Amino acid sequence: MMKKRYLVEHMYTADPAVHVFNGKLFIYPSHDVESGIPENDLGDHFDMRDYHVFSMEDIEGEVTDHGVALDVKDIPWAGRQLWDSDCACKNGKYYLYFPLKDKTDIFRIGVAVSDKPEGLFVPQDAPMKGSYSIDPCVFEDEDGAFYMYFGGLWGGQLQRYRNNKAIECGHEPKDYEPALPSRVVKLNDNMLEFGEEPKEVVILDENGDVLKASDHDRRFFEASWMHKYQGKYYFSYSTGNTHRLCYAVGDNPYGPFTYRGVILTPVVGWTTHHSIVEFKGKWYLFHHDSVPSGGKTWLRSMKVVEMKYDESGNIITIDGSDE
Ligand code: FUB
Repeated sequence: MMKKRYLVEHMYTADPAVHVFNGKLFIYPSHDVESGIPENDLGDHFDMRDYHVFSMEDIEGEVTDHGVALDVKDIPWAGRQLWDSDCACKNGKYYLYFPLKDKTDIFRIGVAVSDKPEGLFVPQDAPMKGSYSIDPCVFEDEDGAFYMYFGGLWGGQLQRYRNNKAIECGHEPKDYEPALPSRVVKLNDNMLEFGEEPKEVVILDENGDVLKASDHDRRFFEASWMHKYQGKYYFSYSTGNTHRLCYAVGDNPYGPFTYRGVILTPVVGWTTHHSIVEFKGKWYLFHHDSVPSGGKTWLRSMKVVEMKYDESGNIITIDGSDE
């Protein structure tokens, strides 16, 4: 089994979204910087200003930094905070989806387009209509349809929305109520717009009941990812304040999904975030921790480790503290 490997030393990187394009691994991380902003529950200390794209020909090989792919100063509607992005490829064009606060300090999801996986990406003039919150992940199903999963609590502002509408005063549900879910939406053919109203990503427990808001060890918080394994849809996510990466399995991209277990136990640092990708016949978990910065939550470093399934398709839990 390969050892966990930090991928980049010359800058801080987090939230790695990874895809295989043209036979290579392309990594789309957040670019963490020292902002000097004190840490708080709204994530103001995550004040990122650009994205770099990285690529690798082999999992143990050299990591190429392709430089700045998109800068906040080039986004017409920008306020602040470029958080976790993802990239999708359709008909030879690459679409970078990113969360960013607009000029009124509300998170929206933007899209920027390039002819190359490494950019430069040219942003659209406005955020995607109907978008809100953070952490877009774009999944291409085998029939060629693209789905975006998104949402994140607290600093990610998901608690301010119900039924895709902003509510007067953001709050979490009561303990006995269903937990706030991630959202899923099919994208339009042009990849620039939602093709429908976003739907809730429902996670059920072993009895078929929806996970409750009080179930902090298992409920969704942020960092959605979708992958397919042996014909099943694996929805994975961070539990936020309990610092786990968990997963739930379903039969189609919309769910419902049944909770299955923990992929990664807590790492050093408050956030945990990931992507899962198959490359050259093996499965890998890309994620981050704050070990290289001495535990600073807002200065994270991305890494990769091999991920395995058992014969029933369960993901074998990886120990996040095992450095
Ligand atoms: O990187 C900023 C935020 O921290 C991400 O959007 C969250 O998922 C968490 O990793």
